[in-house]
Amino acid sequence: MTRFCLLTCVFLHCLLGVSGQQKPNIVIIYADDVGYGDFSCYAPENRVKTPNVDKLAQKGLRFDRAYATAATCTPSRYSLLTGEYPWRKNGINVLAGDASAIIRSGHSTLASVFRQAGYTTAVVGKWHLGLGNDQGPDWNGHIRESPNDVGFDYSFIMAATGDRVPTVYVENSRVVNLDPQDPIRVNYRTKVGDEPTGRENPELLKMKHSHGHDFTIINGVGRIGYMAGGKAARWTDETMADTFTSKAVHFIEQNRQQPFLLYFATHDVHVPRVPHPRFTGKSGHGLRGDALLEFDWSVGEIMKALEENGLLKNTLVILSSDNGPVVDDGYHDGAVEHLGSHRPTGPLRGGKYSIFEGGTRIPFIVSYPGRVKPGVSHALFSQVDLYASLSALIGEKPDAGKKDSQNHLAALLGKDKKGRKEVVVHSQSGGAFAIIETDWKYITPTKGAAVQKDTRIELGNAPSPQLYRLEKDPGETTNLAEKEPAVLRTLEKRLEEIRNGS
Ligand code: NG6
Ligand code: CA
Repeated sequence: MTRFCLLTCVFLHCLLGVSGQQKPNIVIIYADDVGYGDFSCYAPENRVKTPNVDKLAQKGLRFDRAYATAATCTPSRYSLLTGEYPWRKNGINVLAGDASAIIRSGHSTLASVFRQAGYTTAVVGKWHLGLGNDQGPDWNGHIRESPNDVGFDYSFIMAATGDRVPTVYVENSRVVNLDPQDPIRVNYRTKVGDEPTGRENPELLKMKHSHGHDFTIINGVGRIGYMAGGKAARWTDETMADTFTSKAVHFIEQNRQQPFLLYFATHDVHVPRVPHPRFTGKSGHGLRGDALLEFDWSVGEIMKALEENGLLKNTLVILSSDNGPVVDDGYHDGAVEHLGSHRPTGPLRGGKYSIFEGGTRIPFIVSYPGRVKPGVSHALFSQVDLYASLSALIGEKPDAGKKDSQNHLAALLGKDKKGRKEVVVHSQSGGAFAIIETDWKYITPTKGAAVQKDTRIELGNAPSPQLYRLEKDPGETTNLAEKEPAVLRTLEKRLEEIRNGS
C-alpha cells in the first residue's frame, strides 16, 4: 500500500467511524404508559430503581419539558411516526385489536423517509396503528397494510395492546407460528369459539379484571375482544419482553454494517402486567414496579448490543413513553395496593387519559455520545417533531405537506435551549386541547368528566377555561384564567390558529 493510500484509508476511517459507516443509527425506545416520575433519574427519591435508564440519562440529555401529542397510545404513536397531529383526522383513537390500518401504503412516515435514504428500518413491539385494509386484517394470510407497507423493512409486532386480542405476534405481515388447521377468528362484538370468558368464568382467571377485560381468557388473563383458534401462535405474556428484546438485539447485530432505524416499542408497563418470573416481587412495589424493572432490563440489553457491536458512538438513542401513567388500568394486579410512596407522575397532576401534565409530559432522553453533551434540557419538545428533526439529521427533506412536524434537531442535540415556541396536546377523554407556551398552559373548556371513574385519574376537564403557570405550579393547582384574561385570550387565539392549520 502506498503512503497516499494509507493516509486516505486513515482519513476515511476517521470520517466514517470505527464501524465504517458515516450515517448515524437511530434507536427509538418507546415505553408504554411510563410516567414522568417513574424512572429514578427523573425522581431520585424512587425506591424502584432503573439503573440502565439512569445511565442513559447520565451520559445523555434528559428533557424535562418534552411531550407526547396525546394522552393515549394510538394518537401519540401516530404523531411520532407520521409527524402529524392525530386530531386532524377522524378515527385516530385507541384502536381495537382488529382495526384497519390508519397509516397505509404511500403515507410518508419516519420509516419511509429513512428507508428512502438507504437505511434498513425495523419496528419491534407494540404497533397499535391498525392492520389491513378497510376489511381489517386477514389473520390467516398475508396482512396487506402493515408496518412493512409504510416504510419498515422488518417488523415483529403485537397488533394492538397486551390486553387486546388476538394475542399473537405478527412478523413481516404474517402471524408467527400459525397452524393453518387452526385458523384465528377475532370479534370485538360477539363471541367466537367456545373458550371461557372472564365474564362467564372468573374462577379461571389468574389475574382478575377490575374493569373491562372480561372477554376471552388467554393464558389466565381476561382480554378485550373475543378470540378463537390460533392456539399454537398465542404469546406467553411472561416471555414477551424477552421475545421483543431478543428480536431487537438480533436486528442490531444483523445490521451493524449499515445504517439502521430501530423503533423498539415495548409492552412494558401497560396492562396486563405479567413480567417474567425473574422480575416478579423484585421491585417491592407490585407488578407495575416489576414491569418497570423489566423495561429497564430491556434498555440495558439494547445498549449492550450497541456496545458489543461497536455502535454506541454512532447511534442516536431516544427513550420516551407514549402517554402518562395509570395505576389501575383494568386488572387487580396489586399496583394500587403496592404503590407506596412511588409517584408515577412525579410532581405532575393527572395521568394517562388526562389533559393535565401527567397525561402527556413524558420522560424523554437523548443519547448520542460525542455529539450530545450530557445534561438536562429545559427546551420545549414534542414527539411530533421527531419526523422532521430526525429527517434533518440525515439530510432528508420531510414531506412538504407535513406542517405539524417542526425541525428542532438543534434542541434534540442540546444546542438550542428553547425548542418549540409552543406545544399542543390533546386528550380524547373529553376532547380537551391544551397549549403550552413559555411556562403558561391554557386548557380549553369541555363537558367531559372531571375524574375517570374506573382509573380514578383526574382528567382535567372543566366547563370553563383553565390557565396555569407551570414553572411555579407544575401540579396545576391555581387556575389563573380569571386573573390573566389577556394571556388567556392570546393562547386561545394561537391554539385556534394551529387547529385551523397555521
Ligand atoms: C382502555 C382499556 C385500557 C387500555 C387502554 C389503551 C378498558 C376498560 N380499558 O380502553 O386497559 O388498554 O384502553 O391503552 O378496556 S393505550 O396505552 O394503548 O392507549
Ligand atoms: Ca400507552
